[in-house]
Amino acid sequence: VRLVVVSNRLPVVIARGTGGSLRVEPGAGGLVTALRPVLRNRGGTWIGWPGIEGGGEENLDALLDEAPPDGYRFRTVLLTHEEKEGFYDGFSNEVIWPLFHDTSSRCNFDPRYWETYVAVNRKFAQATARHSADEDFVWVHDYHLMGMAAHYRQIRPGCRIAFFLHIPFPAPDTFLKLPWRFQILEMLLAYDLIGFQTLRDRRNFIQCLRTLITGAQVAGKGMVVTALAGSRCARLGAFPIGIDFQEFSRAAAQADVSEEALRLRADESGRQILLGVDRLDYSKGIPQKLEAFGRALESFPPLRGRVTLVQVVVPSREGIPDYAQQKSRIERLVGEINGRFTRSGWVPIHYLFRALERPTLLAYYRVADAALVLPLKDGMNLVAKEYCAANVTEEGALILSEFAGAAAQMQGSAFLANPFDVEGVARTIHQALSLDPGDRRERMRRLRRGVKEFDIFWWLNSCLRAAFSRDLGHFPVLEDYVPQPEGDHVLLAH
Ligand code: ADQ
Repeated sequence: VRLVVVSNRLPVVIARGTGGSLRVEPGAGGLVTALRPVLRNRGGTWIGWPGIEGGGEENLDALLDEAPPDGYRFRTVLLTHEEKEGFYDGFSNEVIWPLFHDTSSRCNFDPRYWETYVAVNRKFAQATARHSADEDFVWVHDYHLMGMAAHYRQIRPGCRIAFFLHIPFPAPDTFLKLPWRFQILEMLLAYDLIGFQTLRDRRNFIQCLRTLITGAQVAGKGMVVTALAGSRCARLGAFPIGIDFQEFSRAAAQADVSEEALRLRADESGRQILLGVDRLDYSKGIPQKLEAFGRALESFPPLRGRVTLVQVVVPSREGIPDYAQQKSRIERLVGEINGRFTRSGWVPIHYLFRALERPTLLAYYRVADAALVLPLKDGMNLVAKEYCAANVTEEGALILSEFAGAAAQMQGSAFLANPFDVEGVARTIHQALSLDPGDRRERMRRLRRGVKEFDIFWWLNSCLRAAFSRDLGHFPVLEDYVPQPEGDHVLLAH
């Protein structure tokens, strides 16, 4: 039995160099780090788009086979320019992403996007059927591919196919705005299992089901329940995604990271450091966070000259107008706040617009006195968990949005804040920075215990058991396996 993982993007990117030659580059990130242990050395297949438009004239699968990853193989789904625009930029990122993050005013419900979305989901189903066998387990990831099982089942009626939604599922008031609301629900019900990040997301899905599908019923209690609608029966689970805690805390304790952390600390000697690390996205609440930091400097004058905010923004989806605007807004706010408060020897906001190498990211996590993780809405938010895992000295504080999926697990020990409440966040910043070190340590210890217990292996095993009654141990390790070094930690483009 093999596992076949399907996601919009492959964990590698094929790029065309000068002269038209092709090269394969790592495209690792959250999803990749999460899924690598399932596939590594188990002879499975990962199917996805390699990030290049067209490419039909070359044999990309053969190119990828030349440098096979860790004991599994890649198979590509090729998209034309029009397909990429309608399916990825259009339906996925201008309809589903804003709607599911509660910003329906940003949605562009263009009917042509929908047609392309359905057609590309069919294309993914056909490619998956070509590269898998009847008995394989197919595990599909994220909102780009909600419609894949419906097509796949037509080709393979007896298949076993599961889905995990990495982003939130909206409440009925929001979901009902979607012109294709019935179709999306019906498509999702073609999966054997639908995994959500939190119980709230699953509750929202069940409420939408009850509102829209006459006679829909939900049976059972606990981590996995069963939805019955017409002839379909799908299981629904809530599995908060985690990180590889051991790997993060081990890497954070290494000498190169410790040295870099010391250098960063020396640059800010005598000051406290606040850290924000976010992909460029309006759902991450970066402008609101900057405003709250400015408000904290205004309302609590002793913070001036005593605290620095390092805000890292990772470039993402810059071709979409909303994202370009978001970037300008962030840069204007950084300029305004720095213009107002900077004084000799102190610049309040250090703004980095780029992806960081993993040791640098870890050094920032280690040195920060508090992390500001304040998305307006987020499926989970791995930065919150990575910060805790990397905080090996246990001196840091986590300031976390109530609207991050991670809040459900971390609310007891993080400083929860409403990112829409500028004054409230400013007060929380002040409170977290002035807390007694013993209390901070106690909170961080509890946070780290939780991140360690519910780590990525817990998540993988919970999902695999619920979907296929298997855990990782059932996918046998290949005998001639030689482990490869861990790749660099780079953000996955959605
Ligand atoms: P994202 O929206 O991308 O993921 P997040 O969960 O925060 O958000 O993951 C971002 C990843 O990128 C983290 O692993 C982080 O380390 C990395 N990263 C961030 N900034 C970086 C930088 N400057 N340099 C290098 N790497 C950086 C989606 C959902 C989330 C959900 C995840 C996983 O939107 O809600 O938690 O999938 O399910």
